[in-house]
Amino acid sequence: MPYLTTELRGDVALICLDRPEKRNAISDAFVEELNAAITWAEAVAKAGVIHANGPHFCAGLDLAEHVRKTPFEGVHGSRRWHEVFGRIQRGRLPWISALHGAVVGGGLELASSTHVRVADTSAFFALPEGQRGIFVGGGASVRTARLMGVARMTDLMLTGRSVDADQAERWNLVQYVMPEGAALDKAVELATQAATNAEISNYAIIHALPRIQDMATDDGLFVESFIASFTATSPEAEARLNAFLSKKAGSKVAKPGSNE
Ligand code: 1HE
Repeated sequence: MPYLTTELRGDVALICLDRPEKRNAISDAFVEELNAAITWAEAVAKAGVIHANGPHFCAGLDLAEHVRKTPFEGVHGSRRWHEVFGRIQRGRLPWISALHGAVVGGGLELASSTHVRVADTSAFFALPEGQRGIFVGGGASVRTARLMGVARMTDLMLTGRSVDADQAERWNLVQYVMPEGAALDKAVELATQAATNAEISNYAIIHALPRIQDMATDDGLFVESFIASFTATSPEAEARLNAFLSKKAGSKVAKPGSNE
């Protein structure tokens, strides 16, 4: 794979964006590689991490390729991003992204399709589409807007300004801010933890939560009760519930910062 490298660490699949000379700009071929890597990850792992090689996480859409496209080719390209990023957001695995340097345009859209975002202090976030005379096309109007809110996204797009990792954390774009160089280790740690959950719980978490958020209150509560009841009938749930009830070591909720 010329644009990606992959690695399996225990139950965690790592996908590394590896086109550093072009700042991991995403071309059509890059999207297809990402699609193939997701298929691989779903076959071998219980959780995944997306990270990047080079000084930046991702400079977004490959503008050199995009400038040669007709408008309709652009529509197909955008729809393909939606399909492939949709496999991250609503696939089989929980995905954690480890972010550093530029996380801009389509790079932020890719990060927004993952379930947990870990940034290091070098990370900066922007949506420069307005400056390029284009619009977001990799899902930001849906996913990124839901994370940071429409007012903040409108501000970023109108002004073209960047926000740093601390601001991104306050804006709900990222959930963890780590010292420079430490995002990948933290992402692998979180993914390793998520991989120990019951598969059906992880599936419900990543599929049901965003859907329920889009529902009316009453509909969401109704759907929640069925998912809660269905997941509890699995043999795995029974074993895990009994482990707690029989006071099995490590089954208690740990206090923040402790490993108990
Ligand atoms: C690229 C791209 C790219 C770099 N497409 N080639 N994205 C943007 O508008 C961001 C454009 N990129 C930048 O602002 C900067 O490159 C960075 C801040 C990300 C990094 O700066 P720097 O100084 O580390 O690198 P550089 O010297 O600007 O770029 C190194 C090379 O990568 C250079 O190519 P070279 O052949 O001259 O060495 C750049 O041209 C190339 N490069 N970014 C193509 N994006 C589905 S819709 C999504 C819509 C969007 O994503 S719009 C936002 C696009």
